[in-house]
Amino acid sequence: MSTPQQDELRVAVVGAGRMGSDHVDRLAHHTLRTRVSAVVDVDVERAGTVAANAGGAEVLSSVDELLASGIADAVVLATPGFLHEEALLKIIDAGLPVLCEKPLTPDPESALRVVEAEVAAGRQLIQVGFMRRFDAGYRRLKETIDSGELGELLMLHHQHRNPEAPAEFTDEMVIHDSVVHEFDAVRYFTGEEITNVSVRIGRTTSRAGTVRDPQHVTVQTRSGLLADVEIFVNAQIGYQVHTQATFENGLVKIGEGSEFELTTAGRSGREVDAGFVTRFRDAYDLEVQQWVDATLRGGIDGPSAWDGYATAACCAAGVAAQRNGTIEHVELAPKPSFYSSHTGSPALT
Ligand code: ISE
Repeated sequence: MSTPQQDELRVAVVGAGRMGSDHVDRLAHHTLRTRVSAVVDVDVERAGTVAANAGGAEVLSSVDELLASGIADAVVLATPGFLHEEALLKIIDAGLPVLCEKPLTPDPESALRVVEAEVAAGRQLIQVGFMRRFDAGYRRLKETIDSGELGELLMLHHQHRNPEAPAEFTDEMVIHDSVVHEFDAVRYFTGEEITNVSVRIGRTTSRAGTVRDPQHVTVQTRSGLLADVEIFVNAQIGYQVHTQATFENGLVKIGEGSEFELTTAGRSGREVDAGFVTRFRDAYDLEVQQWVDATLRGGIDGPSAWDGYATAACCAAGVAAQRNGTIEHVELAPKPSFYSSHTGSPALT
């Protein structure tokens, strides 16, 4: 950062798509101690439209141009995942902190290269955008698990439903783009690495196009805990992310509530969110505010590049399991002590 003691963070948002424009709005209008200094996108027209929502933001067309300009203290990287490695290596080289939308990168090899570059840089510059860790229900469940008040956590059941997937969605993206959140969630809840992944596909919806949908994913953590995921990306019903946690002495459900319950014409029910931007709005807001504040203090406050790498390794195992119908082991490189000795996310076993 240019001035370590500064009290306002100049943030450049790279990628002016759905997530990038949402983050520009959040940074410009709902986050303290920051302003959007640039919006960067190869499509400068799109960048211009998004920047108009953040008065005074420059419009740039590449990360190179951004880094040469010196107008940002930190970056939010919201381009598609396959573009992350190249951008992250340049941003690390420039010494700028970055909030990188998930996935860190789409495969464990490139994710490890990013981890190694960060370790070589000597300080944690990367926070990965696993926003569910900032959701109030997720945090409450995590506290319940850690407190031991319901005894040992025995199993986790996740349902992850999207209204409709884009036409270009593939089986692989079901894992990389969607189930990557549950890989991180299981690691977050249990404090353990995932050691194996299997995927079973049974009846599928006729609406799915080229994706086999829904799919059933099972993972196991180092101590043996099983967690399963129904991932259904063309569920039609709206956006749902639910978790049930089974303990020795109880059961916790999160994600099923809503502040709005409607009764009319002989029916009563809760609203279903339209998409992740509304379902996780509060979580995104908290994630970004905590990141801004931690960055001003010179650190991160959330999932690290190691979390990005470990989940990329789970995704690779998940895609292999999907193809081969086998239980695939998750192979991780040795964890650099760097990630245990720095603050951010807790050390996982
Ligand atoms: C999307 O990219 C997300 O990150 C959403 O949280 C997830 O629900 C969706 O399946 C993904 O495509």
